[in-house]
Amino acid sequence: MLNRIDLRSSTDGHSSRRDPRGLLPRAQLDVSVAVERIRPLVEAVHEHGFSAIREATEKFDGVALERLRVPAEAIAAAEATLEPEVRAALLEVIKRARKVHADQRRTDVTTQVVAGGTVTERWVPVRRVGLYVPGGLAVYPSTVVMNVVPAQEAGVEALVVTSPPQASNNGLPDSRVLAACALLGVTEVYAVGGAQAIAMLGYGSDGADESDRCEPVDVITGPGNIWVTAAKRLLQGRVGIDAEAGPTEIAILADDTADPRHVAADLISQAEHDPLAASVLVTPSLELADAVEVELAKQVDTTRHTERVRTSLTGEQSGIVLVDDLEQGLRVVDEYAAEHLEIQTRDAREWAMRVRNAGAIFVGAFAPVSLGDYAAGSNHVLPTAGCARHSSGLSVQSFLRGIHVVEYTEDALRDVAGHVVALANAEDLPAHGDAVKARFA
Ligand code: HSO
Ligand code: ZN
Repeated sequence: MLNRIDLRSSTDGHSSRRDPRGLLPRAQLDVSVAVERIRPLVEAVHEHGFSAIREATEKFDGVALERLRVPAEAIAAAEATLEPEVRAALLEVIKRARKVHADQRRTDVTTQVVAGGTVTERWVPVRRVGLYVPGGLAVYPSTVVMNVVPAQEAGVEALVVTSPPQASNNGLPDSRVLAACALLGVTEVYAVGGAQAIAMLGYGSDGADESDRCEPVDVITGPGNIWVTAAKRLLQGRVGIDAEAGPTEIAILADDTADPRHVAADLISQAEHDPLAASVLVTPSLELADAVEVELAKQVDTTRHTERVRTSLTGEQSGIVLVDDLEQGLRVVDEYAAEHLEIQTRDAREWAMRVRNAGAIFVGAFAPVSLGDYAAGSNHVLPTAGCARHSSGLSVQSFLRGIHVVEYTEDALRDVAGHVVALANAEDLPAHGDAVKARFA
């Protein structure tokens, strides 16, 4: 069912050191084209606020929006009608996520540079954050948790959630999304989705009346479709954004000790998100590759979202990569830089610790990606499309800025004055040196 990419040296006589770049499956999504398409909409929201948001919501969500903001009673009602087992699950995953993210808080550090001269790095949370929770093929109360918890643990003062209105829920966002907001203590929630939601967060907007306005935010986080991603890219600079999140990806590095039933189930679990999701198995074991194919054929027929999963698994973005050994496998997964990487091998932890590029790594037989999607305590908002080469997943750090506070005494400044003047002259910026000299004239 999956494409096969054979990088073994025996098959083409090349050394296994061959660079896998360019041979690996990956869909090319062109966000820059989408940026141009949504620019007029973003500009309309900037200029006209509520009326432009209403028009876009009517067009894209089929909902006639009366107010931007979800009334407090609707949030309370969503919590009251939440199924008890979903409530218990959400409370447990909130607790686990808090535990991990609380440990990510930073303490201010003062460095004594010289006698009388210090630099303190103050970690200061951004003031107001907008969290986007997608609707679409699935609804994601778990994503509310993954965005809100790190922001709260960072000390963000004002947290706003926005999520597309559902015609099936009286024009409100999904009720489980609203319930998750209630459990997390988030009260400012907007029934706006798509690029118009990102524009509303970035520029702020008037609403149906004075109590319905949305003030602009400093940072926007959360996954979304290509239009949401394009709008975030357009607003970047005006606001901070997290790493761009494209369709989800799972890569599995496995040897002959892996259970093909688990490998197949895990590949299917992420394929379930999106016909564009990517599932990639990297293995030196031809037996495992064949056994996984047999398992996939069985499991795909019985899984709930058969068509979506089949499209994703047979797409050009998915595949089985055959390698000579795990050393070559490691180079391949590093090159791929998956959003999620599972290691199902002998000595899995040792291999995991040698990986350089991945959004998150799941070690051994009992840490499937779906554990991390919900309940490991780790974050599931992770870099896709190779962005794991330079970016991390969402964390407390995403909501903090480090501000240097510089304190020097007169003596400490006098001691270094000559060096400042020398460099200022070398850069032909003598007024810089003069500002120091003026203190000692
Ligand atoms: N795998 C998704 C997160 C998610 N899965 C939410 C289920 N719900 C991206 O990491
Ligand atoms: Zn998932």
